[in-house]
Amino acid sequence: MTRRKLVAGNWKMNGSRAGLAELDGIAAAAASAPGVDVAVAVPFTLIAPAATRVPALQIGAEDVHEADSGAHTGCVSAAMVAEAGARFAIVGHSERRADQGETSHDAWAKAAAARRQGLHVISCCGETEAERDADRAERVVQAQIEKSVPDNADGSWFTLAYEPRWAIGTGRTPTLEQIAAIHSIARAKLRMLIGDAADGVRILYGGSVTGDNAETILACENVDGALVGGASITAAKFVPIIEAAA
Ligand code: G2H
Repeated sequence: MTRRKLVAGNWKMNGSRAGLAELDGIAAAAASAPGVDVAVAVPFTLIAPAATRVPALQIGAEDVHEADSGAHTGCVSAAMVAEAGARFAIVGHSERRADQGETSHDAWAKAAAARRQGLHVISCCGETEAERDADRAERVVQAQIEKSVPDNADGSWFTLAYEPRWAIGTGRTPTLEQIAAIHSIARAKLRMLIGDAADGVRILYGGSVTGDNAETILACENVDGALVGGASITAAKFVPIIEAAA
């Protein structure tokens, strides 16, 4: 099955209203690459101004709470980000797993909450360096997928992102063989869980993707795009990745 490539940025806790000017160049590159879906997740406070500034670009949230509303001081619901203009949400990112103790079950609940509000979901998985060194990467990723992917997932609203934790923001990337191996077992695991719908689910690679390595990574079998952190904050760094996907 042919899956459209998705290049998604994740600004993390970076950016400012002035920095939204970077989205103009990113939106122009997206318009020049009609065969590629381009999306950018920004901090909660920037969702509304970003969505207003570049309506053609898919703007998203970096997280949502699993509940629709309630007494959760400091948290933000899927309905709130949708109202602000978000069209997708990242869930289960490894930085939230490490910093906030989130689990794969939390990612499952957050994906369901986002789905209830009509948001597309990018759900993250990936092993630590110790798990990779202990030759447990495949089992860890399989278990994360089993616990985090909703039964009703399909490509119309759900995307998986494989992000080995040791490659995030470090400038280190797995070998192409390692990426292809995990994406292949991820696809097989999705097939076990959701059947033929798995063929429509995009699996992104994330972790130190740059304009220099994007083309070879995106050419790997079962790599349907990239989730990009550091290189997504400026148009100068993000546009070459969009172009590599086109
Ligand atoms: C992984 C990635 C974006 P970076 O977290 O999700 O970040 O590209 O900076 O490694």
